[in-house]
Amino acid sequence: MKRIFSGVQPTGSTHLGNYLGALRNWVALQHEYESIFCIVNLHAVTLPQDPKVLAEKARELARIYLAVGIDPQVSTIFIQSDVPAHAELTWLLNCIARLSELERMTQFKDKVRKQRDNVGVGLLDYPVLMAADILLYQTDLVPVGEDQKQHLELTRDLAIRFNRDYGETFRVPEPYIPKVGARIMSLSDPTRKMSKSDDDPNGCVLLLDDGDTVSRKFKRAVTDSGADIRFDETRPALANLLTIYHLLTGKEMHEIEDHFAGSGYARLKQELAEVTIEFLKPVQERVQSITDEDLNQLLEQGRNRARSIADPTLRSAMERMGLVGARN
Ligand code: ATP
Ligand code: LTN
Repeated sequence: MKRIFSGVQPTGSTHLGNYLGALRNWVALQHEYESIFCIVNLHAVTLPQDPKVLAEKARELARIYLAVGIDPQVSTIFIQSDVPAHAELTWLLNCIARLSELERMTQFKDKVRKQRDNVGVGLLDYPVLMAADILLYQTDLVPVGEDQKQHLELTRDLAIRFNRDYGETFRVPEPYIPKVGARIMSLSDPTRKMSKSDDDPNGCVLLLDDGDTVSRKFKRAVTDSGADIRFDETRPALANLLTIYHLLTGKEMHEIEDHFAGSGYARLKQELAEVTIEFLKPVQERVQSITDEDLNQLLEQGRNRARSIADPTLRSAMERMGLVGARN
């Protein structure tokens, strides 16, 4: 069985963009692939985090994975810092990664622009840690949103380079980026992606938002000129709302356009809020219903399963590099 691996950072709160761009596809793919889903807290600390909040967020994210439909009977869920091989393989890959290729990453450049001074080395190294995550599990496919495409290309380059220099060690993974939903845009600015780290909280619908908040956020969503409800790339705010509606209801775009024929933005926003609230309600109920005990057990099993795959891969990479056997 082929394998998928993916992760989300336990920072801020999980939003509709994370769900529609990534989590939703994990759920859909988990029965076709052996699936490993990580809570990437080592990535989270590339920016300052409150330690107590970070630990809570990691648990909350595990609950969200389960609540959106990740089935622990078929998928592995674990916390990145529970498996030391991630940090160890990062070091080995650091020694073949080039400074110039890391400096070229657009997400790094964006984050530097926001931080200016105090740019930590971890931010630069972030994509190498991500490559280690993926390569440790001999991953075939990585389901992510559009913003991770460049990181996936770097992962492939590092795998190919390592295999060439030291001998065949890592499977070279493919990205899985959905045709629709790979880039859900902010409700307050359709030129930027919906993001946890957005300064304006109104642009981002969280999976744990209550009904009133969801309605308010959609009501305030910016719109384009033109009154009719029609999917049109040149009207990005409307296209974004229609994409969310399409993905949450499963209705085809022409059906949606027929449904809203003669109506305006107000009705679309109201129905979109209703559809979203209906989708979120059972998710939120499931988040609440998972006990601490069950969660502990699940994360413990996940850690053991992850280690059983990651450790042998790390070992063979170390052997290839001449880091094993010096004592014999
Ligand atoms: P930040 O904005 O702070 O970088 P984030 O919202 O991008 O955080 P991540 O944990 O970095 O959250 O992303 C988790 C997954 O969600 C990734 O696969 C990413 O590609 C996907 N994703 C994030 N934002 C969107 C979006 N707006 N539309 C579609 N997919 C997204
Ligand atoms: N960088 C990713 C999160 C991430 C990831 C991974 C995704 C870390 N390691 C491995 C897929 C596979 C992001 O979404 N910001």
